[in-house]
Amino acid sequence: MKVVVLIVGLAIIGFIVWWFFGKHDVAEANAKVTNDQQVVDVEVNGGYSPEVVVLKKGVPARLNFTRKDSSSCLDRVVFSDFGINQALPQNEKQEIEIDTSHPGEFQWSCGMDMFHGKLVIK
Ligand SMILES: [Cu+2]
Repeated sequence: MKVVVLIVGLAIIGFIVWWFFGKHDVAEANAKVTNDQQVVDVEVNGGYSPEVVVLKKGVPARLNFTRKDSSSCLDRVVFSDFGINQALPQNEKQEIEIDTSHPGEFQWSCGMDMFHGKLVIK
């Protein structure tokens, strides 16, 4: 019996360690560059997919946000570092131009700062 308790205990500890320190699969997309332009489609549905978008520095970039979610929570997307606060009408593709001249990591969020995504420019 003690052995079972020990094994269960270890399994729980293992799970906790994995939960906090493990590498979770975050949907990440690398932009594909075509004709000196990079485009990434982002679906908005209970969050952002992909959640992390990797862009090439110095190449004009466009993010196509399409909100499938009917909740008003996600009806705006905010890139505070870029001064962008864009409405996302449901089921309509919204193009957002991103200035990629500065490398770094930039968060974007919904209008209430509840859902987040990340731009990586490098
Ligand atoms: Cu929100």
